[in-house]
Amino acid sequence: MKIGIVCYPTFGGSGVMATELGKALATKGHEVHFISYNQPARLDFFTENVFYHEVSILKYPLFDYAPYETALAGKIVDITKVAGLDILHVHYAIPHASAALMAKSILAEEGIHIPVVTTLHGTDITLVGREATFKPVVSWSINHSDAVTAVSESLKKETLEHFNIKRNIDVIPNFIDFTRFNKQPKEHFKMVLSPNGEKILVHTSNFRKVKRVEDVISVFCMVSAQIPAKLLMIGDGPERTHIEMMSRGMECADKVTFLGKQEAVEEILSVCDLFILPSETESFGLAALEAMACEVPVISSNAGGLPEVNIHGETGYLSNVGDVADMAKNALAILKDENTLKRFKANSLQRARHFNLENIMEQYVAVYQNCLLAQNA
Ligand code: GMT
Repeated sequence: MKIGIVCYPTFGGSGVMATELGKALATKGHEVHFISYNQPARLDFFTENVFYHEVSILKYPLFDYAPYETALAGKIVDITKVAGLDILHVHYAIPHASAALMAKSILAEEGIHIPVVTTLHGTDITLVGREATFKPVVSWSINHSDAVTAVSESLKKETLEHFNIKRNIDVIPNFIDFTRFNKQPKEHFKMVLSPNGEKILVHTSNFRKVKRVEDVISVFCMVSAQIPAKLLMIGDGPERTHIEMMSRGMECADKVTFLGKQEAVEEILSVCDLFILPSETESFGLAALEAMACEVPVISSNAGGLPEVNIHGETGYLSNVGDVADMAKNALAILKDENTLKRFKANSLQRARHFNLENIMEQYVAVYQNCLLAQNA
C-alpha cells in the first residue's frame, strides 16, 4: 500500500506513534509518505520506502495567523496525486482530520478517491477538542472519516460522551518497539547516577500542565525522606522552568537532576527502578509503556487510559489525581523490598508485551484494508 501519514513532528506522543508506525509499515514493504510542517523527531535518518513532505506556508502581511490547515490540505492533494497514495492516516484530529477531509473532497472532484483514517490520541478530545470553537469541526471530522481509531477504551468513551458521534470507533492501543525499548546492560550509567546504590526514580514528559510535574517532585521528596533515592527528570516544555525553580527550594533538591530532552530514553530507563506519571489526563500514557518495556514499574494517577496500561498491584499502582501521599506510599511499598521490586519489574515487562508493535501494526493494516474494500465495493 502507499500510505500518507499526517502528524505533528514534535516529541509529543501522537507524533512519536505516527512516526514509529510509518517506519514499521515501511519495513513490511509499504510505501509511507509523511506530511508535516517539520521533519518528525524520530525520522532523522534515511529509511527505505519512507518519504517526507514538508508543508510550507506562504508568509503574507495580511495573515496574523498563517492558514496551516489550508496549506496542509493543498499538500495532501498534491502528494496523493504525485505519489499515488492509496490511503491517508491522520494522527491527532486537530487540524489534521478536517484538512484531510477537505483534500479528499477536492480529489474526489477529480475522480481520485482516497479513504481517510483518523486516530484520536488524547488532548484532541479531552482538552483542546472540547473547546467550543473546535468542537463542531472535531465532531464533523470524526463522523466523516472513513475509519476512526482511539488509543484506549477510555478515550473512545470520552469521545462518545462529549461529541455528537454517529459512527463506530475502533480501539487500537499504542504500541512499543521491543527492538528499541528493552532493558539494556548500562551498569556504568548506574554507577555514575547512583554510586551508593540509591534507587533511581524517573519521569519523562513534555512538561505541560496536564502532566502535573510538580506532583512528581512532591512524591519523590516523600520517598527520598525514607530511602536513599535519586530522581531523573527527562523532557522539556512550558512548565520546566517553574518546576525547576520550585524543586530548588525543597529538601530533596540535590537528589533531583533535570536532563532535558533525550534521544536515547531507553538507555536511561534501563537503569531506573520506578517511573512516576501523575497526569491530570492521559488517554494512554505511552511514556509509562516505554518504561515498562524497560522493566520499570509505574506509579501513576488513575486518569483516562492509564488503568489500561498500568495494572494496579501488578505493574505498579494507581492513585487518584493529586494524591501524592498515596503515590509515595505505593512507591515505597515497591522500592523497600528487593523481591517485591523484582516482581513488579518482571510483571511490567510481561504487561508491555501485550502492546508489541508487530501485533498492533497488523490491526492498523486491517483497518486500511477494510477502508479500501469498502471504497471499491
Ligand atoms: O501527552 C501529550 O500532551 C502529547 C499527546 C499527543 O497527542 O502528542 O499525547 C497523547 O497521545 C499519546 C499517544 O497516543 C498518549 O500516549 C498520551 O496519553 C496522550 N496524552 C494525553 O492524553 C495528555
